[in-house]
Amino acid sequence: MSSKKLRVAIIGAGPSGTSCLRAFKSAQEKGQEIPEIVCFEKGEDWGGLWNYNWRTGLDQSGNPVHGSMYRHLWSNGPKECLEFADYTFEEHFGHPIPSFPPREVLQDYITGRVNKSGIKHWVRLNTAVIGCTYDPSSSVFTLKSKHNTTKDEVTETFDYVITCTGHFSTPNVPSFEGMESFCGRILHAHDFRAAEEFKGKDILVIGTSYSAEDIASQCYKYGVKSVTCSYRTAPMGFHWPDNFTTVPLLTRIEPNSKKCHFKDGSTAEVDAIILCTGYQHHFPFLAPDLQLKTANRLHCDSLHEGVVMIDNPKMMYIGMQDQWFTFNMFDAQAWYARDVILGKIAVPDKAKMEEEWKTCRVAEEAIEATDEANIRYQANYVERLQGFTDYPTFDIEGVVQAFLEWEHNKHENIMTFRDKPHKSLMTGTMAPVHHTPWMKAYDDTIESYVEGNKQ
Ligand code: FAD
Ligand code: NA7
Repeated sequence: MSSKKLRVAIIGAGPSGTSCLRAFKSAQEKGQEIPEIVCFEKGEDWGGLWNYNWRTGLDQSGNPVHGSMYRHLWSNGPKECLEFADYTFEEHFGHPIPSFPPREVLQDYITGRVNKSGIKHWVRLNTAVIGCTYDPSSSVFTLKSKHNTTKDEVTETFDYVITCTGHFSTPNVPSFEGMESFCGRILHAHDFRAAEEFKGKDILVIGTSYSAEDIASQCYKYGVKSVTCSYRTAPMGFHWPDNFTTVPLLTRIEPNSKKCHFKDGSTAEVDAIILCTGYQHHFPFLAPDLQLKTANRLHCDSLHEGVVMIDNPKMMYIGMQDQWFTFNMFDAQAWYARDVILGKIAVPDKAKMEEEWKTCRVAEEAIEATDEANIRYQANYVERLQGFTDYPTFDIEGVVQAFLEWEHNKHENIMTFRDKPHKSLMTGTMAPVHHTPWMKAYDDTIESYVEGNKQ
């Protein structure tokens, strides 16, 4: 590193941002000199989406609420697939816990690792980044932030920026004919908070991905009367309970009514429409030339190794891919970004990066349309990144196998897959079975899930 201490801005202290903090701390613990780190987090605490926010719409400062988590969310994949390679669940909780923790348990795990590192002073909480530009002549970013309560604005310069603001916060909200006079409630998954609201109601869920599948299941657990699942491309291939119906896409709603018409000519009267239609990558706080523009896909546009912006390698992004792998993939990316900044990894010139990017895109476009092929593509990506750094190696093929078991369990019974245990790839321990089947487990506190499963 040069004699002048570099300054690195990390925007967001969710799982991706905290992975970056952990990466730098880990280098420091090994005696390496690290840059000055400033992490900006607009929320009241770190943890990102896992730091539950009951609010919807705007917060007290007039900013859009970041959170898309809902009150009773339990992990939708086995915790064994996301476990950090340098900090296991067993180390954090002191004993093995079951495989599909409620959100509060996962938040405790994510923040527990960084709490232990004593690096919270690197994070400026309640502080939103509201502007960021890059000057190529000085190779410096000018970043403007604003404190939520004092409203103080600070402008300062950085040598690198790592954007870790997530991409499941700004909803994609399509409109359908007749919505303006629909006599019920219309909401996007981003604003869904508690399934109790839909007890005894008929609901229409549009979309077929994770949000649709989990919100429909949640509503079933909490006593919905019926669920109509509407798909654009292909239906969700699960064996749903008897009060579920699958139909093609909504075409229109009869004026001043609750009557929905679908592409196949069928109709349904519903009390609520929940748009599970995904999210947009949205970075309004960055200058246009710094904003990542991509769809939600495994190989994002414009990023070298899924991290470094090809047009400006001092701007990096973590966690912007569609996600099978999550926390340990963010770690692999964060360790990679750190080593680029520390000068241990040299990124190639632009032409070479573009060539490599194209090769990955061709491979991504050739992926067979199966979950296994998609999982393997991302597993190979994580393994490749891991090979560049000292992030502890782990059994990635084992993670793939755990994902495949999980997929199998979901297709066997979408309401019971969370009752199945998986084996940790980090410790080799088989998880205990939760004391209560998910369908009947209404207590999602840490006490119930962690202490209640102590053996
Ligand atoms: P986020 O968690 O979104 O964190 C981004 C952070 O950036 C936030 O704290 C935000 O306040 C901050 N921020 C944003 N803008 C600014 C700004 N301008 N200035 C300062 N700070 C800013 N993954 C799983 O592994 N298992 C699951 O079961 C699972 N369930 C999910 C359920 C839902 C409803 C959603 C939406 C996602 C789920 N995910 C799940 C995926 C989720 O994307 C990751 O687990 C993880 O939260 C991504 O971390 P992140 O840090 O990239 O983004
Ligand atoms: P995803 O995974 O991006 O999926 C979006 C879904 O929305 C997908 O089924 C799309 O169908 C559907 N979609 C998008 N636009 C439309 C329109 N215009 N009409 C109908 N259907 C549409 O988002 P999720 O919210 O499910 O998941 C994101 C994260 O949240 C994930 O990590 C979870 O863990 C929780 P398509 O197949 O493209 O036809």
